[in-house]
Amino acid sequence: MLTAEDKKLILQVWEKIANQQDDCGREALERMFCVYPQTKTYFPHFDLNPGSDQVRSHGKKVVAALSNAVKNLDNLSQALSELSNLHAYNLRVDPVNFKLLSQCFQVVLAAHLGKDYTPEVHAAFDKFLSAVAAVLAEKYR
Ligand code: HEG
Repeated sequence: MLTAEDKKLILQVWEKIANQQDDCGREALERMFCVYPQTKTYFPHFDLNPGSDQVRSHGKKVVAALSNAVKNLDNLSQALSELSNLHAYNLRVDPVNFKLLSQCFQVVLAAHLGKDYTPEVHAAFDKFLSAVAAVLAEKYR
């Protein structure tokens, strides 16, 4: 459950990295494919080398979905409903992988924010990404 304070911090952070969001998306994917190579099995049709056009463009899509989530913090299930269907029924991504991407995203965020990545920001973003992951996984039952 995101508190009012969590929501404020999430909005602030998202604004702060406004012009680095696409880089964050790409870097989070590159990190996930490097640290958790098993995640590459979902992308056999992609060139997964760091900096590839496909990784870059997929990073933008993931970040756009997160932007939509940030705008709908009180309404995540509805806002991400189609994406949830896609991951559960079409892509069949094992939900364990959402945690892996979330963790990579947080490391990237920490690297970009430096001292602004406070314990409070960390906690708020962790809750936010967990909530997004829960929505993406909720159609699996
Ligand atoms: Mg997913 C497609 C978002 C985790 C594998 N993912 C997509 C798309 C978005 C998205 C926006 C494009 C949808 C479209 O084209 O309509 N993904 C998204 C988020 C998160 C996530 C927000 C978690 C925070 N995805 C995720 C994980 C995996 C995965 C962990 C696998 C390890 N996504 C995946 C694949 C595709 C998408 C294989 C299709 C890629 C393609 O063929 O273009």
